[in-house]
Amino acid sequence: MDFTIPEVLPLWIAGTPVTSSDRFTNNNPYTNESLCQVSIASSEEIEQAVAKAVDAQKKWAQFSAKQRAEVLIKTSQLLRKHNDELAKIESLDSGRVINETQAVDIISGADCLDYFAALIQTHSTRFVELPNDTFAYTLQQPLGVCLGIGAWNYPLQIACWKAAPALASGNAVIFKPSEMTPISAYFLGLIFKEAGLPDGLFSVLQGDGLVGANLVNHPQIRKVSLTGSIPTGKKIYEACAKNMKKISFELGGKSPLIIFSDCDLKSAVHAAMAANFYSQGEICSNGTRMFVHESIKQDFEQEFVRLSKQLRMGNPLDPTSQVGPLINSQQKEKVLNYIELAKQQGAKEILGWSDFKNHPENQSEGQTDRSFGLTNENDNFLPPVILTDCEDHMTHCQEEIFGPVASLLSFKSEDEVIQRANNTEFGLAGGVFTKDIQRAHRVAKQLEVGICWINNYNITPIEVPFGGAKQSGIGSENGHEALKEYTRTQTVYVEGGEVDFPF
Ligand code: TXE
Repeated sequence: MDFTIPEVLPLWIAGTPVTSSDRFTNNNPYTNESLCQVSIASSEEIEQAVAKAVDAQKKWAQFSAKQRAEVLIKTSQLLRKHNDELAKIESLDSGRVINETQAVDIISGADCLDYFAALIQTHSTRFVELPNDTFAYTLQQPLGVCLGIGAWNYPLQIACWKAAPALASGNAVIFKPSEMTPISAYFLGLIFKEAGLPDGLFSVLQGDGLVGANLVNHPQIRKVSLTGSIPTGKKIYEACAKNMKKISFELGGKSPLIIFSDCDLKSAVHAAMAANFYSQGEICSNGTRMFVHESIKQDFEQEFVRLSKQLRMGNPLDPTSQVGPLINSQQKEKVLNYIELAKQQGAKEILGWSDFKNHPENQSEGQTDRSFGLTNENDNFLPPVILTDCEDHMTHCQEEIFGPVASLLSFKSEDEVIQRANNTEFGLAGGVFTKDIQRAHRVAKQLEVGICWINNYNITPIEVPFGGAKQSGIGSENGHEALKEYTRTQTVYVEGGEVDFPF
């Protein structure tokens, strides 16, 4: 299989590449140069993809679970085989460094396919015994054509997290990748085909929010799964309400990471780094409100700054790079504004540009004069920033930043920190660091979040459900729960006796 990025990225409709006349330019976040032109799906192309999906789904739903599982397993094998080629595409398109994309993105997608292949074959529905030889049983019926809409931070992983449970349970999928990272989903389409997935069951339609909205409104789309921002989630929710479409949303967050004084400090600092600087901070579940007990604040800060300072920014394709550029200049501008406002509101920057500017470790070969973000207007890099003495009311502690910015807040008591951690409309994730097992569970239970990690952070094995509380989302990805998101329960009642005259 050839993984060269085409000059014009086609749509992928029912197993066929389709180049449309309407296009946009897709840039590399590292160089700000064009990676490719991208076909934009027209209304006719949407109709075509949906019609093919409707036909293909009817046949696919008749396949046995084992037959469907075989295709998913073959797809996972191909993803693993082409891990390096696909990771390179992800790094070029998203700016995330290769040591992450090689270790996480494609593998997580493949794990997801394997998991739902296994789950669908072992999944059992309910049998309910009723009086007089009567009984009922349930069927988990596929929904039909499901739409996946992706964000730009983990493009291929998001596509797999949506496609695997949907296809396993007998649906067809149309995927609209983010316009910022459209490439890998197209290659996923090619891989599904090579794995033997019948044409029409996985199509990829690129374009911006307008294409997304046209798809959402299509009457034959039965379900929409979005990974994106809360405002987009609200728009899609409203549109879906008109036709009672099923939805699941994984949206933004402002997650609390609570660090008690009895924690293992070294692990807590490592987790704090993962929770703020992995993927340049462009992760929805990041622990961006770090509540550190006042008695260990100083020690924590010292170690956090010391280790964060050593992070190496650089070319995403360089295996030694640890922090890549942000997705684009608008995102960088947005993050910079939050940092500026934080300082105006009284937060103290204890790690920032000046700490990185001349750091030899951070200068990639041939770029020794690069002062990240300071002089080069075309540069989307932003070094890790640590803000301390933050307070709950500050804007950067209330809104999602989506960049490498860690905010430290201190607390005195358990009750106080739980109340403050929950004082937000977000509810995606949370973390607790303590060696006190009772406290760990007590706090985890009280946090209004979709997932809470105890003594770790940002770990998302496919076996466990992942989703948000409050405005951070509806429904779950992964785990047994995800199958329910892509099926409807149908009850079959079987009468065992004669039917009495009802009047
Ligand atoms: O999200 P959008 P963007 C947050 C993060 C980021 C901000 C904006 O804070 O800075 O959101 O990112 C499609 N109908 N997250 O602009 O706009 C769109 O084309 C149908 C958190 O990328 O929500 C894209 O494919 N579709 C998040 C997808 O929705 C529509 C990850 C997401 O775009 C649409 C990404 C519409 N009306 C950003 N409008 C997370 N949960 O991790 C847009 N889209």
